[in-house]
Amino acid sequence: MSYKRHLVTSALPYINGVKHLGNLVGSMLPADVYARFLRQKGEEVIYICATDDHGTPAEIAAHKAGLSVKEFCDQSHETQKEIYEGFALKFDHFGRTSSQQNAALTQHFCAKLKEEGFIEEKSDQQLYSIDDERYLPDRYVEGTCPHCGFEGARGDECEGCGKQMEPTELLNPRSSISGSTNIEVRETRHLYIKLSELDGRVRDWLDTRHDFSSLARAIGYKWLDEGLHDRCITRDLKWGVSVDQPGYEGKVFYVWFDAPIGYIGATQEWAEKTGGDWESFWKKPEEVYYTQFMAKDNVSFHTINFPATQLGSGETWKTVDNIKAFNWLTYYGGKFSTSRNHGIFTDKALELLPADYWRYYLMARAPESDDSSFTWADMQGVINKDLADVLGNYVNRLLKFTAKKFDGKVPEAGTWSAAEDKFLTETSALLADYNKHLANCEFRKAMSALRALWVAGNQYLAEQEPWSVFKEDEARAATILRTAFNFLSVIARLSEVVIPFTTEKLQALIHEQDKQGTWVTDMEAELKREAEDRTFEAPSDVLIQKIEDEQIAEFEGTFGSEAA
Ligand code: B3M
Ligand code: ZN
Repeated sequence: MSYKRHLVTSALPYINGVKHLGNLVGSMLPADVYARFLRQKGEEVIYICATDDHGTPAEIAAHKAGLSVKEFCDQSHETQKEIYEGFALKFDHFGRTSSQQNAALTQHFCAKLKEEGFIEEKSDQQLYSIDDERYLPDRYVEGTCPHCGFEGARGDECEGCGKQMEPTELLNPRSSISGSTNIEVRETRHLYIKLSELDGRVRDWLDTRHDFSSLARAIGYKWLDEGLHDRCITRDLKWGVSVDQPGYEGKVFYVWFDAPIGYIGATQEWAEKTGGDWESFWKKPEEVYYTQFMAKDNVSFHTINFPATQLGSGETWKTVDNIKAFNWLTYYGGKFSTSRNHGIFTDKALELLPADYWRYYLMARAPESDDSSFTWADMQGVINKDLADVLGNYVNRLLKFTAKKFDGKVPEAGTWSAAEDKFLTETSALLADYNKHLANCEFRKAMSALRALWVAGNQYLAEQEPWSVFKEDEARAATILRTAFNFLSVIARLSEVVIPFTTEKLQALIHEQDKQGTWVTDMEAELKREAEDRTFEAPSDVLIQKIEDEQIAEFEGTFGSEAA
């Protein structure tokens, strides 16, 4: 990696309520694992996220909760922030798109686009609800999709076929506030970004994005090939970034215009908080490697709309180098859905099982090349086998036996043998794999390399049997145990990116809290590390509790065990 610094962002979660596990696995969690990996390797990296505060869903949710939109967003931001802390998501900053920084930047981008000739003002037809006495942009209106016939299509995009659209294209429109169909079309003035004229720039740019996942590239080209249409970037709403132009009083920018700019806004918030230099991440393209994480439904906005805003500004902005896009995590093959309350929500998840269980399971089953189906039995299998039987067992066996025979001290070793050579060769290769997969954001592969490292440790102990050897040859047993002990120190560091709570406990047991947040580069030096009077404690309890069948039965009872 020859870049001076890394910028990592994950899709900004909508403010309107607690997110489900499907949201977490396709954005914030992998971004956190990746950012932790870079940090542990000593790279300069910031991981920036924020709540996406604007848009009609926020207004609708606030209305339902009987709060002002501002109050609702303040509360919901804190709630989400706490949940993410519970999952150990280590943002450098978790900001808000409703910040004053983001408002200024959004207005700035619009002004620059206008100077460059990419903004057009048009009188336009919008749906107006006579009963609600207001315009019905985006999610305020529902109806039948003109493309696929899906009946619950919203005014901004269709969940059935994924197409973006204008509310006036909907068939049989109805107000989502009152359900009223007493709707007429009225003239109102709006700003449009001329994507039709930016399409060459966007295509040339996409041609240079060699690191994008194939899913992200395919989505970008599909849009370009279908031809880009100018998009309205303002709305007749009160909640949002106000449009600072005469004649636009009472109008705000469209949420998808200001939301991606929020990555920059939140970096400015970070800079103000920490004294960091936001421009070194956003204004020095050749020095920075920028990775974005998101689910596939967000990809078009990041391959087309946001780059068009950046490129069309005529200024130099850092654009994304790698879009890591995810498919869906399903619940027993069906959809996780916030609006229909189906599946598991992040707040509930933390009440049921430790955060590390979710982190490991979700990364091991990341929906990378295809959708991935969550079932309770699958989760139980993964946790009990990988975490409890393999990792947990290694820790317990090793620490308990060594504590008993060597009095809580890492033994001084005798001579290194062919068995240790073999162990070194094997674990060095696995470490190289693990590094490679993490660097490439291939999380399933990374998790299987990590698991293979845990297995290798277990196997080494099982084959070398220090407990039997000890009876005849104490020095040989000491060599095995010291090597195994050194390896435990290694896996604690390497596992931290995904199970940070567990590795913290582990490092406390082996008195290596000072190694938190560091990485392993030289396996040989690690495995041959001298005893150096190191001490440790045997765990008083099993490190990783298995998930019991009764728990699974209970969870299935509460959440259901079939698709919606
Ligand atoms: N809030 C949609 C979502 O959470 C949207 C992402 C914005 S990224 C700039 O899926
Ligand atoms: Zn459709």
